[in-house]
Amino acid sequence: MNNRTAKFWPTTALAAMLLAGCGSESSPSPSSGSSGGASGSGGAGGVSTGGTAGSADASVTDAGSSGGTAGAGGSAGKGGAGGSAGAAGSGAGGGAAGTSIDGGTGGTSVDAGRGGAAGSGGASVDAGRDGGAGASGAGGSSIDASTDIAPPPNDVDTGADTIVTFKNGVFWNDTQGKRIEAHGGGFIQVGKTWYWIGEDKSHNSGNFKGVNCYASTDLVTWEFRRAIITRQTAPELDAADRIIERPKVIYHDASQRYVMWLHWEGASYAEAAAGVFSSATVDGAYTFHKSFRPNNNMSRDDTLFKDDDGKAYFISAANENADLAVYELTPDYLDIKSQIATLWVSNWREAPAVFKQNGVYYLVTSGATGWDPNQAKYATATSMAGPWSALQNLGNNFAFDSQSTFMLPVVGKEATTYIFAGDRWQDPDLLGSKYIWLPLKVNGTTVTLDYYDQWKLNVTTGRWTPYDGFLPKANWKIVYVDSEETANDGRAVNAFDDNAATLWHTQYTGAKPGQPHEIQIDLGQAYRLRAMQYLPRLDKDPYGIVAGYDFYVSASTTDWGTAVASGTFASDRSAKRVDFPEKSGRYIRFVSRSEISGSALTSMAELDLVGAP
Ligand SMILES: [Ca+2]
Repeated sequence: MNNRTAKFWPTTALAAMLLAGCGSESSPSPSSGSSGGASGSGGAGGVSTGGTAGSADASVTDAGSSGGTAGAGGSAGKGGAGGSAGAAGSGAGGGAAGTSIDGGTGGTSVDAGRGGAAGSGGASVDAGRDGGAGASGAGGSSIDASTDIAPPPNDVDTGADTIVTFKNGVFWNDTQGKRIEAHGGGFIQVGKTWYWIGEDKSHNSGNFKGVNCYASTDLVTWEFRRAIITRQTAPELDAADRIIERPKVIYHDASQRYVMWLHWEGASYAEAAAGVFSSATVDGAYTFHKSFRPNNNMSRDDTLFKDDDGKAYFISAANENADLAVYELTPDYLDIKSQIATLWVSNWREAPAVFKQNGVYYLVTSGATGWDPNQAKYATATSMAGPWSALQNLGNNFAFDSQSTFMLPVVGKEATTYIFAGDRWQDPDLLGSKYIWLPLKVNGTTVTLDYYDQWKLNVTTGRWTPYDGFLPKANWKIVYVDSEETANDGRAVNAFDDNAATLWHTQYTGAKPGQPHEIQIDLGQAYRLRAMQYLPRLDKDPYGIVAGYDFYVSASTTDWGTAVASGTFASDRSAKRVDFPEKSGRYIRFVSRSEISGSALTSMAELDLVGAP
């Protein structure tokens, strides 16, 4: 189910996929199908207003105007992955949508081809949402270098505090301006340098291409070192259906070698093994030791954890992902010594990641719903062998559209911030996958995960703060809302409560009034406004995400004048910032003209404004 639209399938479809044994990233490769399904015609290209030209990216600029190759049908019992259309070309005139061929014979699910990634600057295309019909594509978002991760402050080397800003939901580039390709990644700090080691998905496929290594001293400026595992690393890796996921590295003190464990797969995720490598240097070259099933268990999503006492542990999803196994490693870290725990039998937890604070281990996992996000959970223990606490919810029911891969401790002079490092897979396709990093809040043994579209980390002190570039919202009040769902807390005030997990949602119990919808807000005082930002919902439901919008600023609630901004948002979950010519006013009015699926509903996780008194 290599398709973003899988996220929006009804529960019954997900259940069917689970019964079919479809675990995380365990969808069959598109080539495994015997016959293709119906051809989905690509939708018409939408036109978006282009942003500033993005940095050159081969995956975007190389794409011409033709659509991508259609995907073959999946194997029986599971829907095949949809073919991705080609990326839109840069400049005016985006690429045409590609046709896609979906759905294996008798598949329980049918994926669709998606349009190409947005082109830089020009018109862009996002097409073909459902197999068969191929809905008309909405305009793609422009890739704007200025919205990428913020560069570090210029005084990064002067000894002053290093303060960085993380921006979620956008592409992160390396120091050469290329997208960081390190998905399902792990991190290791060596001296003052962090290394980020993860999967290269630049070929837009789940199959193995390489494991990349990047280096940084501030966590936002990432230098590409090299592909530290490639098809040439070992003959066993050079198989067409090889799949390598979730590489994790720890340091072995006695041998002074870096040891990597990862998820080792073959065709249709049937191999379900662990792979072990080591290297004298963190950034390679790594030597292949072996692939095997630890304790004869199936082994998929994994993590490594090196403890204070030098012992190390490997945790991986076992038994078709239904159980999670914890192994202590041998003293050389190259094998398992013993299986010390089997956690949450038949609870389908995967994507494990561990951190430790004050003698307490925290194990974060996701559910097993393929590429779909779901409810992240965590548990605690004072020994890796357990007993482990019951699973507790972490974040909202979609992990804010992400899946855990690593819990990264940033130890500063004053405090330690643990970063929830997650993957936003398939946004909208595998090539478009993003990294979602959020600060974990640990209080006692309770962990909280809230969403921040942007947040700041003082790497020197180890303390983090929310992004402070938006206007404070404490004095905002509703002037008017045309519709709000009160039975399920879709109140309009949720649009500005600084909580991404709460929504303004138009009424859907009883009456379901149609578009357009609007919300009018009194800011409490006049501001010179120059930008607004719409944050779509980041939970499991897609309903009400705004497509067409108008935005007004006024000194009066009876004369709104003309809109300062109008347009159509890209159909994804990223925050939508819209800059407009400065206008003063105490009141703002946001109008939703349409929803991404054409429904009557409107939802809003958060509205933010940029301006000055
Ligand atoms: Ca909210």
